[in-house]
Amino acid sequence: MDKKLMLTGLQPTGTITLGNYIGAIKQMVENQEKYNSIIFIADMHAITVPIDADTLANNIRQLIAIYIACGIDPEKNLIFLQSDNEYHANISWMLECNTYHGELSRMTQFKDKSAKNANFSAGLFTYPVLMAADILAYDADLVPVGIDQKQHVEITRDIAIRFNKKYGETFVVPEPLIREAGTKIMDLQDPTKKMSKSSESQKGVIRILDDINTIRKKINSAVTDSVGKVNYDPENQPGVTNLINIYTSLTGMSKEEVVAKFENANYGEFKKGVADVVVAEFEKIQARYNELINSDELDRILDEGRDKAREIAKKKYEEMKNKIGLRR
Ligand code: ATP
Ligand code: LTN
Repeated sequence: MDKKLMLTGLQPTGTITLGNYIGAIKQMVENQEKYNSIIFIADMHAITVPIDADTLANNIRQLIAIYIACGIDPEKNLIFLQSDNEYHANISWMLECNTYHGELSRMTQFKDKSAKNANFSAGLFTYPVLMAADILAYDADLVPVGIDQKQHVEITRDIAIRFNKKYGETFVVPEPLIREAGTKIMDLQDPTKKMSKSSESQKGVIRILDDINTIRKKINSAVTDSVGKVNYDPENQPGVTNLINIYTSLTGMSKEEVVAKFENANYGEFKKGVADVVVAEFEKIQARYNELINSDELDRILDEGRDKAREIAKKKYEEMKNKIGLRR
């Protein structure tokens, strides 16, 4: 049987964190062996909230270099920038006209983000439809996302099913690929809060491009507890549990093995152990990143990706136009 097509993207809203690396990028690298894979940078989604132009442009180039430095292989994946492919926005418009205002109003992310700023953009509201366009344009079977994005894949399914019914079979109805629980990495200073790339916390968020000493310092000053023993106990020892999760995610060891390994260690020694595995992983990535960031290779990858992505999306766009009656 043919391999399934997987499609996913990250928004360039800030420098990738250890949380994004463990929760998203490592999966992309593993999945590229199992599936045909499309990985893009959702830069048009990043402008649904205010973002400085130069910061955005920097984040975009940085993210593409990080993808490649982390091992996402341009030979095995179609890699491109969303805004390089004008068909996404065009397809999105046709889908918007087949999406109800009511269903978009029920999106949790929209409710949360619009509550934070009374002057939110219309783009923040239609965000899930652009995401549907990203997915449906390529007939993706599987969409790996964090649990927070599951609702957006569900609305994508609803939109696809509705369109297929109204205009005839046009889209593959995608499935979300939700990672198992336990891989959510928390802020090192506040282990009840997710580690986020747009977070203002400096000490609690490890960024993939932080220098090695900074990474060690951040881990060394991670909040723990007064128990004094390395236990996996999310309820009573959330800080220590978070560090165990980091360790297991990067080494492939089980949590029992990690607890056993540090059975007689104090928190200082345990933290050093955690820092060692993070540093070992990030040192390699940073070396590759530094070679790439100013190279032409990035532009070559993006140009090639853009051409292939446009060709696929254009076909879908023409088919939709024709079915809807946007023809002479
Ligand atoms: P933002 O701050 O802009 O919301 P974020 O860092 O929270 O960004 P998202 O862009 O929402 O990240 O998500 C990108 C991907 O990274 C998703 O697949 C998400 O599940 C994953 N991810 C984000 N934060 C974490 C985390 N702390 N632990 C594990 N996975 C995460
Ligand atoms: N909304 C997603 C990013 C995203 C995406 C997509 C993911 C935009 N379009 C299509 C998968 C498929 C996020 O915030 N992580």
